[in-house]
Amino acid sequence: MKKLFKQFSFPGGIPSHVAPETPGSIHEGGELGYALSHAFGAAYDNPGLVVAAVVGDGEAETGPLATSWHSNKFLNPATDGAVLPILHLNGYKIANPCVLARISHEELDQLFRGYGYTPIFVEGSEPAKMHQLMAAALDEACNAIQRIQSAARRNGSAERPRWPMIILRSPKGWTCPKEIDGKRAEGSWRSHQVPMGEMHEKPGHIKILQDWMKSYKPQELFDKDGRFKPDLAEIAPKGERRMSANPHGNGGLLLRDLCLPDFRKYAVEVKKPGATDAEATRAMGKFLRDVMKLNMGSKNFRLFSPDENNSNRWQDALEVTNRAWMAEKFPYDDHLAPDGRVMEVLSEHQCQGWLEGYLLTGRHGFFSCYEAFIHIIDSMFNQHAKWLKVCNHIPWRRPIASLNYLLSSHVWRQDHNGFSHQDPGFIDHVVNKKAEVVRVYLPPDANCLLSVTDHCLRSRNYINVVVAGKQPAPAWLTMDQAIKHCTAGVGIWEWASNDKGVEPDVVMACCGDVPTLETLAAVDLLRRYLPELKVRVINVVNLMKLQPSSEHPHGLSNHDFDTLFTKDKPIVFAFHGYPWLIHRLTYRRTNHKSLHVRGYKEEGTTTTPFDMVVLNEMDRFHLVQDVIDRLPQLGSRAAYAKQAIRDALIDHKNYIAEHGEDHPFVLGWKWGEKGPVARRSSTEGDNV
Ligand SMILES: Cc1ncc(C[n+]2csc(CCOP(=O)(O)OP(=O)(O)O)c2C)c(N)n1
Repeated sequence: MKKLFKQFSFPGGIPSHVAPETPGSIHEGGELGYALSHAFGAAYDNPGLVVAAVVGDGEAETGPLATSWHSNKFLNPATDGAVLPILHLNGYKIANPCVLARISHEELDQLFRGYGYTPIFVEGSEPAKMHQLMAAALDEACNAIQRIQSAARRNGSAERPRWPMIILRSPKGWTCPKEIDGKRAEGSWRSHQVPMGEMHEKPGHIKILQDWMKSYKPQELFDKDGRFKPDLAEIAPKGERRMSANPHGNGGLLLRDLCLPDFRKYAVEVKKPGATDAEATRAMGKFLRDVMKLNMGSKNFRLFSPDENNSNRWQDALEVTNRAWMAEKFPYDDHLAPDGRVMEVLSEHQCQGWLEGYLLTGRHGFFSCYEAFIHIIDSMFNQHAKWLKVCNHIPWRRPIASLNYLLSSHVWRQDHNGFSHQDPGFIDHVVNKKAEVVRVYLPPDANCLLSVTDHCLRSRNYINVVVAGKQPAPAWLTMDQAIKHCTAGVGIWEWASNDKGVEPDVVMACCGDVPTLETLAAVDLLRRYLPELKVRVINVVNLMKLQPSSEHPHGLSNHDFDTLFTKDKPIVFAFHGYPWLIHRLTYRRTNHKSLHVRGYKEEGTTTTPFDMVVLNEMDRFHLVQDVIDRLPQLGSRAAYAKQAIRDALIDHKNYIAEHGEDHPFVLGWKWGEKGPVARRSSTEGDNV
């Protein structure tokens, strides 16, 4: 017993919160707010599971928790399990009373009825009585759950049921000393976590602790050798019925591989680089539709999105399933059904929490989100990354499916939205986490996105962040080239380079779909104005390739990095996100001194796509200017190019001010064509 107690919250022992080390847990108890969304995530597609979720009255004040009561509008009693929320009103948080504990019984009751629950109240402070009341409440709740489920399973689900919940009101620090040093302890915030300290200075406290511990009558629970009494141990459930051994609490045990169609089937035909335009995420949506279809029988795959499924171009998934919906429906609603597998609710927290609960109990999913607003769940991402990091070192925790994000509607293509919708900083946040759990992919085109998606769905125990555009954009690589490029993660685009067999004068690197387009257009201009210049084009799909191999398992060795990026030639790098991220990842590389990065520098507004890159000086003209500025040997040969660039930027500004769209020389630019061609620039109205 001494050993057991000493390890609790002790250096080298076990954490004080429920943590990955705790058998049976899927829910880290540290950062409050996610109890219910994790519980619902666990219950979806688990018809035999009842998930009891205890919600503190403090936790109930958090934003994510407050909105998660509505998860019951997405739970199908016929095919999902049940969640039994137990709202614990112990009245206090760390230092303050809790709101829900200080409103009238009537208000409280009405609030939860309004959320669609039937509250069962258990209130008091007399332990023996409370045990009986709680047992009766649990029986009542379980019976109600059974009634709801059998009715729905008999008739197929139709109406949204009114699920039971328990509201438990008991004193905070229940059964701890009533008073310590003359101050109220039980039934007050002072009992939060550690109700007293100063054990060295105040010997009286040792006595209080002793009396407190003895009040639990250990002599009735343990024999004289300190062993738990067998007749009491007998009461505990057996085998997998034990909370610690529930396989749902170690989801990897239940994980089945997804049945994946061959992603090559969805390839965009590319006769020559950039000749075809494609909406990358729409191609991904077709692939995901068939992933959904192939795994319909296993019921282990769902898509999650804060109302952006179609906006991010995954609408084809709705050909084979619907959006989950148990609330009221109108005849003119679109694809809503109780058994839908597309989870859409306008709360990034819910999407993330549901998906985490779903993954942690051994299933698969993909979360699509606008890039700027994924920051809403920064902190949830942190917790999940920490969870995975710790699990990697716990042998009995079996690998689970990766948490996959598609970030679209990204910073560079906002059309009518503008500055509020521009922020590529989630990747900066993600790379703070342990290299062993995070992966960041910026596929330059549709075929690369397909290859990356297939990889993400097969991977385990990672967080994969994929950033890709949804607007028509050039497809550069054939599927075969895309597979090779994505497998390598970074490489020279030979067809765009002209330095074969010689040293390049400059390396033009790019990462992200729009930076790739601008880089290639810049290379095209360089060929026109300075044809003798030897240019090497490098594209980066896997951002972590840039880090040294000592820092990230995907990192290039210094030797390989030097071979690609040279030891001393200027590198002009166009990056999707904030430029300093590239510096941060490469600061130890030999040629870092020659690295010049263009990226998003917080300039943006409601404007044309090309103007966005101009405002941030990542456009083709600025890239050409950067090359010229870094190659003094060009001397006066560059004068005409510089002037042409200056004039083009003026033409651009004048044209968009008059026409409200990009100049035909930008819109119609195509790799390998002499002049502009007609092309479609946006599918912004395409939200159906
Ligand atoms: C998101 C978040 N904010 C703040 C905290 C700090 N914190 C830890 S416990 C707590 C009070 C929790 O109160 P309640 O949920 O009622 O739990 P209980 O009374 O059962 O301890 C707070 C504010 C936290 N853990 N998570």
